Amino acid sequence: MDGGRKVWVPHQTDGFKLGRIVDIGTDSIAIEPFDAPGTTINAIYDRTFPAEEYDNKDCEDNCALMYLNEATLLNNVRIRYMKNQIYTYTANILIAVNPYYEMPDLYSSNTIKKYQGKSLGTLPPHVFAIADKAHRDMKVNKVSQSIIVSGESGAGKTESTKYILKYLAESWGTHAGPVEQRILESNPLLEAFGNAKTVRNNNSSRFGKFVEIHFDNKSSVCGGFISHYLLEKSRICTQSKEERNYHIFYRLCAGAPEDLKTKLKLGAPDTFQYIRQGCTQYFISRASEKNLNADRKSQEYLKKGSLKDPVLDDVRDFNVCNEAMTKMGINNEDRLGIFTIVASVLHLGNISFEENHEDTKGGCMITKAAEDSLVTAAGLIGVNKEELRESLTSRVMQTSRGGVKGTAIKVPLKAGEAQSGRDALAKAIYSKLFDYIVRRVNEAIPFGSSMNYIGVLDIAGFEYFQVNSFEQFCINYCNEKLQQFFNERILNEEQILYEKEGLNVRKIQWTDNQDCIELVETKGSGIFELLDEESKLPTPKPEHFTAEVHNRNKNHFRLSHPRKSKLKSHRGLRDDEGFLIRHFAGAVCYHTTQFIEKNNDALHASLVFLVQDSKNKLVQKLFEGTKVQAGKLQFSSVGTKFRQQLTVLMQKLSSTGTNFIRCIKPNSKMVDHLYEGAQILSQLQCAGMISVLDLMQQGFPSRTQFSDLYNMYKSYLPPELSRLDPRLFCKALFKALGLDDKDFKFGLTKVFFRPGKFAEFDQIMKSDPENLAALVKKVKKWLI
Ligand code: AD9
Ligand code: MG
Repeated sequence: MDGGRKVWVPHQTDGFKLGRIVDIGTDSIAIEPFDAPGTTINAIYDRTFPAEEYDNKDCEDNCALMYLNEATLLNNVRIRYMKNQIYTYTANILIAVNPYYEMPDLYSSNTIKKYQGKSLGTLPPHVFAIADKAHRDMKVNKVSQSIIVSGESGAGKTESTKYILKYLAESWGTHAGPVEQRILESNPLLEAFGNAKTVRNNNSSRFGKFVEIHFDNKSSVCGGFISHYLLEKSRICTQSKEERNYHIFYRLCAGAPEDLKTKLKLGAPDTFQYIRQGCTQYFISRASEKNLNADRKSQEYLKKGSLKDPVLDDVRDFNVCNEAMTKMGINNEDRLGIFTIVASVLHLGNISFEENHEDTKGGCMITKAAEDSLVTAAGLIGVNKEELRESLTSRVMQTSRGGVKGTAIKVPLKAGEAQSGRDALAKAIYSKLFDYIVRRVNEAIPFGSSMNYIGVLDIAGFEYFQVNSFEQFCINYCNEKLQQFFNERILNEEQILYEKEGLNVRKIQWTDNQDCIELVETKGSGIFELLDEESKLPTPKPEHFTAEVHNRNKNHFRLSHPRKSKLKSHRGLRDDEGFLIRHFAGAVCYHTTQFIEKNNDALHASLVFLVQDSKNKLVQKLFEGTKVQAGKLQFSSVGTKFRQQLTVLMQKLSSTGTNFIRCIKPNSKMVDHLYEGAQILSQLQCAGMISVLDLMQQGFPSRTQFSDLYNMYKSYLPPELSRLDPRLFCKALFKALGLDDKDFKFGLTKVFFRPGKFAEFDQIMKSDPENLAALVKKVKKWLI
């Protein structure tokens, strides 16, 4: 780092700022930022990075940067994003920045044709290039492939996934044949039931999915299968401010034909407790202003308590969803069944309770005002209204003595308990309905004889909020697993590339996160197991569970008490109210108050018996096989189920060739052409991109094709040298320059540089003419 040098220094909002070194101290450097002459910023050496020479020059692959560090990475992605080039590679990993505006040409059928059969890197970076590589690798290596799409909420995972599926279907389908058509058509249906408007994304997927497209022996599409993970259940009963419940509730209320509305007793939407909580005010983003005009037209409609969201068109979307159902082969009867269940959840949510002061046993009763809702809900669910009342306000328990079953006794519930039971029933009904919809979609996709598949994983990335609960715990655990897999694969790929290019390179080391994974999943002391153990106790307590987590993992490097959290809001937490985990992407403090209830999927036995006896065939089907355990508490572990699903998924991923797409959300305003550097930097960190750089720093991160290098420098040399074959030219040049053998390696097609060495080489080449003349002489001599 010399005085006067152009460098990047950390900046609170931009991530990094460009400036020039004005003073070098013993442990810090003073930098004068270009945009604020006369001022200085002091930064520590470790966080100051050399900048590229040309300010507006970008590279399609970050690896081709002269200085590869987190600041140049962030800047390169920025320059490209501002030029509407939303995709950039880092070796084989695709970074995709959400443009927040439509780019039809980028995804047209013409573009699809252009990318077919082209090696990665021959055309500008694109999701299509990754999809094509996956298909080619599958065909050539005869190995199934997966494409892992990750990123935070709103980063563009689901949109990218759709483009990948479109590419595969259009390129290797049988021209809108039933398989690919149904796979593509499944999106609007799954999104209607599994997506919701959140403050981060107007169409946020509240579940993870792995979509497999299967190919026959001619590598043509022959089948498909969708697996889904962790539908967010809390949303069914409560929503935060400015958020909505699942789209289908609003769509059904807005778009159902009158006769259906009457049948399902769908009155004004804002009378339904389950869907109105977050809808009092709407967040209107710039991106959505154009939709606002359409909304003004429906002022009339607004007055009727419609819960009309200004950025969404529920009437139109109802029709889209309806059409998707038709295409998925869901007939009128089944459709009515599905809508009946959706409506039943709404009515169920309006059943309210109050303490029954006349009941000597301290039970509760249904409020007078809610009697109608009880009747309607019972009718729609297909159960007797008095039986529904009984099951909601009391619980049947089996006494047992010495292991022998005794008599069943009825225990009255308090109003709060009844409400939790009602919510549990609503959640169970809706989430089972979602399972059923996915099952129907899978049944609708024809399945031929499959040789291999390409699976696309669209699952939420690492997340941390002000308050982090069980949902974040599960998703972050999943991301730890994926991160470990990512490291192994990327590392492996680097190693394979070095071998293929004939470089003789020692093995690269990296920080493993196995200890973090073990903290969560180890037998005996792992957090999941401790949670299950707690849940099986006669009276599970969050404080006891939390204390157990700390006690059984004393001095674990990855675990701390919440007061050590940097976030103020967490410092107030008592030690028995949470724990802090040091994840690969940063420390997260978890509030454990709701872990126990969120980890339990089971309903009270009486509710299970009730729905299993339903006259509504679909309800009956949804609860088929739901087991009721003898004893007091019903327990079915959400965590254990998720872990099992994840094990299957990881096995699948391990047995496939993998491709990674890291989606980036450019700003929290959800608008185009706004690059919020600091947030993006943190996303690149969470995506493991900085650790990829670290990993590459141990090897040869800069790599250039001989021909590129040759084209870059031939103009600096006399014609007799520039006529040489590129590889020979490069060899001669390097020899003449007297570069240290340790700093670079010649592969078969590329020259590889140790970190920073490419820049040194470039500096020599562009140094004063006398040097160059001497150099030319040397090259000639060496060639003779
Ligand atoms: V979440 O974790 O499900 O909440 P995603 O899936 O990462 O999230 P999504 O794909 O839904 O985000 O993208 C959010 C919005 O960004 C979309 O609704 C589009 O309006 C916008 N988007 C995303 N990708 C593109 C794109 N390639 N072109 C144009 C895009 N718009
Ligand atoms: Mg999504």
